[in-house]
Amino acid sequence: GKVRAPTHIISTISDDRGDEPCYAGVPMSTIVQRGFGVGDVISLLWFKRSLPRYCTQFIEICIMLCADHGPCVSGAHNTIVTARAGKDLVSSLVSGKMSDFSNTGLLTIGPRFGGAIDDAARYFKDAYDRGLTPYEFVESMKKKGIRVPGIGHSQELPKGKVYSEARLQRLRIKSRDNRDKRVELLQKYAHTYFPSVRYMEYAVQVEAYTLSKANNLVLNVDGAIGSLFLDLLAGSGMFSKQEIDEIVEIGYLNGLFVLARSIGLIGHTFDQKRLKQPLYRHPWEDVLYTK
Ligand code: Q5B
Repeated sequence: GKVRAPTHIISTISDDRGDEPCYAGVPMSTIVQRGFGVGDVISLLWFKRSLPRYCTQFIEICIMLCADHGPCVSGAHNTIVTARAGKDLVSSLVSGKMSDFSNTGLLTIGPRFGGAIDDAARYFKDAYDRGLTPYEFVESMKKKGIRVPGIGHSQELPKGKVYSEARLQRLRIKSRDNRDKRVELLQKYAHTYFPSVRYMEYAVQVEAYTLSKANNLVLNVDGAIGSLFLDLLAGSGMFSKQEIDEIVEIGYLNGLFVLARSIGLIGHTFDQKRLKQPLYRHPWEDVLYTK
């Protein structure tokens, strides 16, 4: 019989050998003719299947809501500084590790900034599936010295300054009294279109408990996406339990933030170049020089 020479690469998501490229078996012409969007393309290339419209729209909403969050967040700040140092688009978008203390652009995304979606999904799923109460879950995390991924929002307070409680309230970016609008929008969408939101409801119960500890320990955008994606995976009927476990274990979901925030970081790079901004230098008065 015929013997197939061993290949060096196995690929299952796309094929460019025919007349037109295919994503998970779907030809480009079909993608265009059927008016597919970015959510459909992500479904095909990441999940290797066509997901229902409410799921692909949810993916698109995640991308739109995470595309940017202003110039002051870690990633955008670093992209702006890099662009002002005269670096090109790709360098400003990703750049390299500059020192132990400073990353730039996309490389800033990590457990504290934007890259907590996978861990939020992992921990919320594990806790919910094991039937832990929010109290048991949060306190067990505390014992392990792990901050609950998907909970909390940076206060961005310069170190070394003393603030009144009233000023602190205003400086806190997101809090009990100033919820993240993106989280509310995602929750509203899911309540309307998802067959079940049990993981998200669990995350909200966790938030109620963490808020009893501190005012800024709100469910953040990473936690909302992480818990709602669990609901999408479990409720859509499109994934087996084994597939869901694999998606959560491999960690697909930070990809949503990385993809989304690239849009904003590219925008910040163009903005700085359009504005012909000079080399950035941090002001002395914003540094506490101490021994
Ligand atoms: N504490 C986000 O911390 C932040 C706690 C907690 C239990 C928690 C922190 C955190 C988990 C990771 C996460 C995604 C670092 C955030 C995002 C995208 C973004 C960003 C933007 C965008 C903020 C003060 C005290 C300490 C802590 C306790 C804090 N978080 N306890 N579980 N989760 N969260 N990241 O305010 O007793 O003094 O030791 O790591 O979900 O990145 O907009 O900026 O779109 O760009 O700086 O939205 O919450 O406070 O770290 O000094 O902690 O609160 O143990 O207690 P902070 P810290 P104690 S969304």
